[in-house]
Amino acid sequence: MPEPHFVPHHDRYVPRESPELAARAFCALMSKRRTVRDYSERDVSLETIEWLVRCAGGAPSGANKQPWRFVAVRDLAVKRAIRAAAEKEEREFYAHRATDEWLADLAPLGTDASKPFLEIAPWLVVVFKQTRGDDESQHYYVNESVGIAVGLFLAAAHHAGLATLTHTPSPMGFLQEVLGRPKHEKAYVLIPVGYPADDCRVPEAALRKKALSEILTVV
Ligand code: IYR
Repeated sequence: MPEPHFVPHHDRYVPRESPELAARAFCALMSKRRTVRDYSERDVSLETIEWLVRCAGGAPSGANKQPWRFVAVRDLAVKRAIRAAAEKEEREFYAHRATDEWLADLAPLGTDASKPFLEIAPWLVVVFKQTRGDDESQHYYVNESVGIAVGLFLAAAHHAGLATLTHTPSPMGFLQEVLGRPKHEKAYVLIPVGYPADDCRVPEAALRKKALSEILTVV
């Protein structure tokens, strides 16, 4: 059994203002984030994507196993292959797989099987969860860990002035094939990253968030 080894936690972040003001300012920043489906072709540098992934990769994870792999796609031929496969699944979803209740829930968002953003956004970042390590070692709390990493990624992208969408064509098995990922990596979410199109519009329904009293209970 390896012995734990501790080091002082000296490199601590201390906001300049009070926790109340700092939290309020961050809330104001994040509440401006919108899920975007209309992207501009304007490019985003690889360096930017690398910083977003570094940020996501700093997320806490079960036993610090970091059970994720980010595949950043900018190659147009690969984006086209992903779009074709995703739209095939989505056509099936909208025509047959989705329940009536599900379709009714999606109606206010105005989504359909057409996914041009998969070709237009300069980057598609496909997040895979690793059910096991590359060396077959165990991973823990994989969904929770990857979910946290994705949250940091979305926040970092927003902070950098970039738009994102958490796209989950289902099933996503085709991403493993198209991107040549090993069996123990399962697609978790596909995140287009870029700038909103000049004429980008977002569904009004998505702006309505629950009131604090509906999401917070203090005991
Ligand atoms: N994957 C489909 C359907 C979809 C499902 C949910 I839940 C959403 O919040 C949005 C869309 C699509 O991307 O259109």
